[in-house]
Amino acid sequence: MTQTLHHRACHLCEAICGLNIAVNRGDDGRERITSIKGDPLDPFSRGHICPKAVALQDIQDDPDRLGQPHRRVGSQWHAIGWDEAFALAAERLWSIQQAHGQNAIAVYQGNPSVHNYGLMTHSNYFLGLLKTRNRFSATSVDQLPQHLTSHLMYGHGLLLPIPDIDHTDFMLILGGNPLASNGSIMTVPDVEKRLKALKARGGQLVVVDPRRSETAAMADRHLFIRPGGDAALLCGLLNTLFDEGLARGSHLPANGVEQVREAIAPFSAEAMSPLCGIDAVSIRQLARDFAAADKAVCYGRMGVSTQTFGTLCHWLVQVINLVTGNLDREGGALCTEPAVDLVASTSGGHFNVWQSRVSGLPEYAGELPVAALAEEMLTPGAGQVRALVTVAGNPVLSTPNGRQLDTALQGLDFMLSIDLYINETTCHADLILPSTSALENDHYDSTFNLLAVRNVTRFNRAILPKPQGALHDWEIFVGLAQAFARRAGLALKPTVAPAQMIDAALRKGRYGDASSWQLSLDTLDTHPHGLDLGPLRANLSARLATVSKAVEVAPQIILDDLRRLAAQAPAAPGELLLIGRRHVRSNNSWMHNFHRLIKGKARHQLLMHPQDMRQRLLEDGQQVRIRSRTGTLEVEVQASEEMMPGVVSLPHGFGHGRQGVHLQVAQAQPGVSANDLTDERLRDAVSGNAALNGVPVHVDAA
Ligand SMILES: Nc1nc2c(c(=O)[nH]1)N[C@H]1C(S)=C(S)[C@@H](COP(=O)(O)OP(=O)(O)OC[C@H]3O[C@@H](n4cnc5c(=O)[nH]c(N)nc54)[C@H](O)[C@@H]3O)O[C@H]1N2
Ligand SMILES: Nc1nc2c(c(=O)[nH]1)N[C@H]1C(S)=C(S)[C@@H](COP(=O)(O)OP(=O)(O)OC[C@H]3O[C@@H](n4cnc5c(=O)[nH]c(N)nc54)[C@H](O)[C@@H]3O)O[C@H]1N2
Ligand code: SF4
Ligand SMILES: [Mo]
Repeated sequence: MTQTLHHRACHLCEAICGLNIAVNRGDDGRERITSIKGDPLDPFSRGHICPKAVALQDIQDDPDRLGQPHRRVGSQWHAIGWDEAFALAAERLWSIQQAHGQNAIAVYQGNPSVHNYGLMTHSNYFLGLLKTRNRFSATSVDQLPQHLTSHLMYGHGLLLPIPDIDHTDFMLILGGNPLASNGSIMTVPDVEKRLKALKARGGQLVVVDPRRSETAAMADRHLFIRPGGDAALLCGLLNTLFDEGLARGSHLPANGVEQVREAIAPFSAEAMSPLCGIDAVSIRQLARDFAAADKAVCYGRMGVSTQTFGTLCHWLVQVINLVTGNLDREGGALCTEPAVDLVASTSGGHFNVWQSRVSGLPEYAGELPVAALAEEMLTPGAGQVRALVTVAGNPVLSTPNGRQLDTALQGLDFMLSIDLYINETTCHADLILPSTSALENDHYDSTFNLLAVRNVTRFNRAILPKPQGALHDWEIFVGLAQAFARRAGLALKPTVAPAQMIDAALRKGRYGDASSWQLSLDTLDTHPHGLDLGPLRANLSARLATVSKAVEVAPQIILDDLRRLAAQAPAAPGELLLIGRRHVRSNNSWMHNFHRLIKGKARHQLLMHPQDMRQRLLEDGQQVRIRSRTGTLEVEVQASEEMMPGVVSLPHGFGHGRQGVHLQVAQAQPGVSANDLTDERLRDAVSGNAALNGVPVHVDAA
C-alpha cells in the first residue's frame, strides 16, 4: 500500500480553500481517499477547512452517484452507452426544434456550473448551438441584481466591487451570513478569522438581518430588519448622509450624484423607519458611524438580492460606498485583478433586449429570470417550451413555486440532464448524462478568483484516475455538440481541453508572458498550494466600461423604482414573513446524501420567535402547517430567540421525500422544500430576480 499527499482547492463553495488530500493505493491497485485536511501552505485559506469538505470523499464513494448515461423508460432507468446517449439527445432536441422552433427548448444551468471549470469553459460549446432565447440559470434566484447594478453603473456586469475585509475599519453587512456561507461575492476562506482581526484592530462589524445569525452574533451591533425592508433602510442611510452633510467626494468620475441627492430627498430616516422596522435614531446613527470611519464598506448579499427590491438594494449599497468615498479605495470596496479575467474576456452584458413570452420579464446577458420557467412550459401558444436541458441544477428545489415546476416538467416532450444524481429535478429527465467527480478532474477557479478578497490563483491536477468509460463535464458537452451539429448539419469549430484554455488565458493575462510573473499552467504546476498576487488595489477609474467612462450613478430604471418603494405599506399587524437560512453542514440542495454531513439532529425545522408561537398556541417541537399563496407544508417548529418577531425561517434545498428520487441517505431525513412556499410572482421589479425572502405565510398547528 502506498500513500500520496495531494494539494487541491476545494470547489464546493465560493471560499476555494486549499486542501491536503491523502490517497492510498491499495494492493488491488484501487486508490482511496484516506484524509482531507486544510492546507496551511495555501497563502489565501491558510489551513481553513469546513465540515463540507469531507463531502469530496463522500461524493466519490456515493453508491447513488451515476457512473454512466441513464435513460428513463416509464419509471425504469436503463444504463446506456455514450454514443447512443449523444445520438438520442441530438435527435430529440433537433426534431423538437424542427417542429416547434428554437425557443421550444429551455436551458437551466445550476450553481455548480460556476464551480466546475469544465462547465465554465465548455457548456456553451453545445448550448450555444441550440440558439434558444429560453436560457435560465440559478443567477436569477441569487445575484442577478448585483450583475445588473454593475452593468448599469460601471458598464460591465462582472465589475463587482468586493469588500476589502482585511483593511476596513467598519463593515456593514446586510443579508449575508458569511459564518455559515463562507462568504459570497466576497470569496473569503477563513472569514471568521478575518472578521475577528477587523474587531481586534478596533474596527466595527454591523449586521442587519431578520435573524440573529452566526455572523450577527459576533457583530458589535445587530439590527433586526423587517424582511424586504433593506431598500428603505439604505434609502434612510443615504438620505442621512446627504441631509447631514456626511457625504465625501469620490476620486471616480461620476454622473448623476446630484440627481440621486434630489431623488432620495423624500426618503428620510423618519419616513423609512416604518417600512424597515428600525427606528429613525438608529438609522441616522448608523449613517454617522459609517461616515465617520476612515475606511468603511457596505456589503449586501443573498438576503438583500432575493427580495422584491433587490436591484434597488444593490444600487444603494454601491451609491453609499461611492458617496462616502469608499468605492475603489483600500479598506472600502475594490474590484479584483485576477490572473484569468472574465471582465476582459466577456462583453459588458445587455439588458432587456428581449423579454419572456408570457410575463414579459427582461433578459440579462442572454438569460431570462427563472421565475418564468414553469409558466413558459405551462402556457400554450407559439413559442411554448416543450423540452428542457438542465446542467448541474435542481430547480424543483431551488426556484420559487417548485411544485409548479415539478408539474410542468411532467408535461415536457423531452428532458436532458447533465448531472450526477437522480434527484427531485432530474427524476423527470428522459436522459441523464453524469460526469466524473471533481477529484477525477483538474481544477482552475476562474469564477471565484474574480470575487476574492485578495488577488490569488491556483491550478490543481486531478488526484484520482478517471474511471474507464467516464467523461468529464466538458467532454460531455463536446459529445453533445458533435452529435447535435451532425444531426442539424451545422459546422462546429474545434475546441481544446479546459486546461489549455486556462493556460492561454493566463499567458495573455496581466500576470502573463508580458509581466514579471510569467504565469502559465507550468508556473502554477510548480506552486500547488496556490499563489498570492497581492491585496486588492484601486483600479476602477481605469476600467469603467460605461460609454461615458464615468460611474453612471443615476440609472433611470432604478430611480423609477423609488416610486414603488414610496408606495410600500408598513407591516400589517400579525404579518408573518418567511426567510431562508444556510447551515455550514449543508449546501443548497445536493449535499444531503452524505451521511457524515447530515448526521445528528435535523436542521430543517421552521424557526419561530417564542412570542409568535404563544400567540398561535404552538409548542416547541410540534408539527405545524405553513401556508402561502403557492402551497402548504407540514414541518416541525423550533422556538428561537434568534428570530425577529413576525419572521419565520426555513432552509431551502430539502424536500427529498418525493417519488422517483434516488438519494438513499437524503430520503431518510427528507425535510420539506421552502420553495414549495415561495412565490414565482414575487420578484424584484427591475431585474425579475426571484424574491425568495419576505414571503407572506400563515402558520398554525398541523
Ligand atoms: N428559498 C430559497 N431558495 C434558494 C436559495 C435560498 O437561499 N432560499 N438560494 C438560491 C441560490 S443562492 C442558489 S445558487 C440556488 C442553487 O440552485 P441550483 O443550482 O438549481 O441547485 P443546487 O442544489 O446547487 O444543485 C446542484 C446540482 O448540480 C449537481 N452537480 C454537482 N456537482 C456537479 C458537477 O460537477 N457536474 C454536474 N454536471 N452536476 C453537478 C448536483 O447533483 C445537483 O443536482 O438555489 C437558490 N434557491
Ligand atoms: N454552508 C453553505 N455555504 C454556502 C451555501 C450553502 O447552501 N451552505 N450556498 C452557497 C451559495 S449558492 C450562496 S449564493 C452563498 C450565499 O451566502 P450568503 O449571502 O451569506 O447567504 P446566507 O447564508 O443565506 O445569508 C443570508 C442572510 O440573509 C438574511 N436575510 C433573509 N432575508 C433578509 C432580508 O430581507 N434582509 C436582510 N438584511 N437579511 C435577510 C438571512 O437571515 C441570512 O442570515 O452561500 C454559499 N455558501
Ligand atoms: S469553506 Fe468548506 S466547502 Fe467551502 S471551499 Fe472551504 S472547505 Fe470547501
Ligand atoms: Mo447561490
